[in-house]
Amino acid sequence: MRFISFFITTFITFASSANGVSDWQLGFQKPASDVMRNVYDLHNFVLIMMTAITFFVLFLIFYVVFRFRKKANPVASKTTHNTFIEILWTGIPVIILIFMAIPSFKLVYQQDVIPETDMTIKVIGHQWYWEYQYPEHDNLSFESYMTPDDELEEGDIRLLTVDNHLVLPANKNIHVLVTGGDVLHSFAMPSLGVKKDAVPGRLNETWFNIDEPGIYRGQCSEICGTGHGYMPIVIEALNETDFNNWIIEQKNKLAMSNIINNNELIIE
Ligand SMILES: [Cu+2]
Repeated sequence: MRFISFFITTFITFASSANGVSDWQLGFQKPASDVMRNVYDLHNFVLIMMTAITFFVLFLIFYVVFRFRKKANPVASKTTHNTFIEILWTGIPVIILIFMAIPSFKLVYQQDVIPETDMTIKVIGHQWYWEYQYPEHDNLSFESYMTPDDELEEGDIRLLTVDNHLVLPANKNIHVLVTGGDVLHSFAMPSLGVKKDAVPGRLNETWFNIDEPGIYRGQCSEICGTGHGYMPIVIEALNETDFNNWIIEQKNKLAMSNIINNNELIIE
C-alpha cells in the first residue's frame, strides 16, 4: 500500500513545496503527521479500488451491449437465476469491503484513541477568530485574528495569515480540547489529519503529533456566519527548546503587562 501511495504521490498529485501547498495542486496537502499519512494511504488505496471497479463495470456494460445486440443474438435467453453468479457477485464485493474496512477501522481507532500526551491545548472558536489556551503553562491564552488584506506583507498568504500563531512543539503528542464560544465552528488542519467540531457547551477532544517544525495552515470548517471564511488557523511548530523559550517569553510579556496594569490602577 505504501508503494501505491508513493506512486500516486509522485505521479498523480502534486503535493509538494515547503508548506505542502502548491499552485494547481491536486489531492491532499503533504502529510505532516502519522495520522495524515495513514489517511492519505487509505484514500489512495480506496481510489485505486474504485477506479478498478468502475472500469470493470464499464467493460461489462460495453461487452453486454455489443455481444447481446439484436443482430448477434436474435433469440434472447430467458434465464432468470444463476446461483453460481449470484454467489460470486455477493462474495467478491464482501471480500473487497473487508479489505477496505480493515485499514479504515484501524485509522478510526488511531484518530479516536488518544495516546499518552505530552501537553494539552484548548481551542475555542469565536465569531470570527480563534482563542488558544495553554492550561499546563500558567493558563497562558491569546486570540488569533486573520490579517486583513491591507496589512499583508510580502510573502504572506491572503486569507491564511494571522496575527498570533498557535505555537506548539513538534514531535510531541498534543492533546487538543475543542469548544465553541458562540456558534458551531470546526478546528481543521488538513496536513495533520485533524477536523474537530467546536460546539458551544461541549468539549470535544482530539490529538496530533507534528512531524517537524514549520508552519501549518487550516481553516474553520463549519459555516459559522459572515466571517466564516476569515478565521484561518496557523500552527507554528517549534523544536522543544524553541518552544520552551517561547513559553518563557510569553509569560514574561504577561507579567510585564500585569505590572503595567496594576500601576495604572494605583495611579487612578
Ligand atoms: Cu466557521
